[in-house]
Amino acid sequence: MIPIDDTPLCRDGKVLILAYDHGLEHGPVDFDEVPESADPERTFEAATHPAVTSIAVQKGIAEAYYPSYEDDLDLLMKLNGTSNLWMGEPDSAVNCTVEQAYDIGASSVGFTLYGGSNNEIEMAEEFATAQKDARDYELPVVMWSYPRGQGLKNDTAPGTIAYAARLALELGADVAKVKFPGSQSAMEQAVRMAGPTKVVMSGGSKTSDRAFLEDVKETIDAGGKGLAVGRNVWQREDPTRILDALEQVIFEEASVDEALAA
Ligand code: FBP
Repeated sequence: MIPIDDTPLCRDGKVLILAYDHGLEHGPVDFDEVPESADPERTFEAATHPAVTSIAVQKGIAEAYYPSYEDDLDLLMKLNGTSNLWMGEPDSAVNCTVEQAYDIGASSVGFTLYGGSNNEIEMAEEFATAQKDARDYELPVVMWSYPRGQGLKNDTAPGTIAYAARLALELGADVAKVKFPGSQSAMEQAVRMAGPTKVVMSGGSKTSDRAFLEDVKETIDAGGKGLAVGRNVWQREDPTRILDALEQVIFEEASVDEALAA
């Protein structure tokens, strides 16, 4: 592992990634609620908030928008991703190499692994190549560790999320991005299984401020190191307000009530 606390992906050992790859993963439907959110510029602006340690995007968005922001924020390049038009067993196409990511200015990379999919073997082999290349460039690796596929009935069951966290450790990720498994104790189990790999919560679909912040708080109290979030930030009318609250909960150890009152 590389000492990622000293890289731009971390602030005080914690991580807050603002993810904006949904136009690929889910399609334009994710922008319906807040039509301005279809403009990448809006999320790049939001990502200049001091709480955000990196913005995670696909190569095309990075090439088009990151040059104007390279002095203001850090880039996590998502190396693989698939559209929602794909109807097969979960899989994710490699869309960008580590070398390309580095050339565009990325200071970390991200990779989805669908453990349990019939395509797990190929994805794990592709991850191995990306992980090795990332080590050569000294870029931290974040695994979107999302067990899913025809054999999996519940992709947020505690045992599944603990396994997702462990996969990230075993395969050499520096950060495991996992879905919230429903309770602090289940997240504690995931954190235990991840060992030195930092566990961060995946944001999920938009919920109320309180419900969302409570899951984040339980993740932090469980020993998780932060969050990688998309919709729960940029599907809000005011992304800055929730980022202010996240800064309190993740970096200042504030309670949810304190964060909401600030
Ligand atoms: P959200 O916080 O909006 O859930 O974003 C995190 C993320 O991992 C994105 O990077 C990705 O586009 C999306 O979730 C994938 O979600 P899913 O595969 O569960 O539909």
